[in-house]
Amino acid sequence: MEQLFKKLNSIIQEYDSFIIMGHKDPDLDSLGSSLGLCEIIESFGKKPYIFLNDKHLENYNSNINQAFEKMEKDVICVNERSYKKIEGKILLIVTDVHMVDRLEYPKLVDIFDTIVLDHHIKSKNYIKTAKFIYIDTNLSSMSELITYYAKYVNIDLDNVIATILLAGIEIDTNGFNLKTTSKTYEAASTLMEMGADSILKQELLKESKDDYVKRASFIRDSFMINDCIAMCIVNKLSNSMELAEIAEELLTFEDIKASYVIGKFDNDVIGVSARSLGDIDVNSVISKIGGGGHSSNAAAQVKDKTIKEVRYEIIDLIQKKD
Ligand SMILES: [Mn+2]
Repeated sequence: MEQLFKKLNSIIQEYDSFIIMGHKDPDLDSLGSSLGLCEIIESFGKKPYIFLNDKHLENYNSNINQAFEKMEKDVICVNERSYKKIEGKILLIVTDVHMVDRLEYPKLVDIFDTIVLDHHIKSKNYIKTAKFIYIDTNLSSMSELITYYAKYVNIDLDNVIATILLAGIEIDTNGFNLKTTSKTYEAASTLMEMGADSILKQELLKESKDDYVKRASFIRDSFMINDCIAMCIVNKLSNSMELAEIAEELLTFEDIKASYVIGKFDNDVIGVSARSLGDIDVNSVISKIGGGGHSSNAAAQVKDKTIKEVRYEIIDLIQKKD
């Protein structure tokens, strides 16, 4: 990682101002890593801005709004209009995402020099104009990476920002389960030392009872395809993260070693998220329906098919493998 941080340091030196942008429907990992980057950039005496599309601010989940409320540190956010007022040589830093269509405001990649830092499986639709792309799929979260970067540049993060980063790690690892390495715990420990507050973290990670009950109802109606693979159908998706969340949660139940969750997006595209604890290769099935990923984490978006068709196609593929 030292190599990466050296490189980032030298890139930062070349610019005066920085716009940091995460993904659409930002979560605490996207926000936490953005805020951590802000503090790192400030330590160079440079000016960071976070891009947040305030048109959608009211739609952001309550955790994001709460995180902002709790923050005492001044962080300057820019939107589709105000970014134009930023002065100096500007670099766009994209964090926790690398797909153009998942960006909060894709237009900026055509305007500014761009670098990308991410931990999601690389998709074909990556930001091709970026001058530097770093994707490490072994990382638990961007929060983990940015915590190490803060340590590398030897700064003490603000307490609330450290707390948001810790919550970001917890979200992305589903409570220190998925993709968790000794490094992940080390990052968590560093954040606690920097003053992360475990009570505030719990507050930030709270979800509404309605969301929980809704997800639980999908999980209740999930079913086993064989003795260790579960499937779940989500008829109405409320956000793009929902499929992955349910797929990950299914893995916490007895007998379930892999999961496939199928749902329909607004634009009639069928989304599939598949997860496995490690022994079962879900990507071998997902790649056959046009998706991609890793053996334990894969996803697909299928056009011109119904949920039912995709469901039986997946079941067929799994049974053929057995
Ligand atoms: Mn993430």
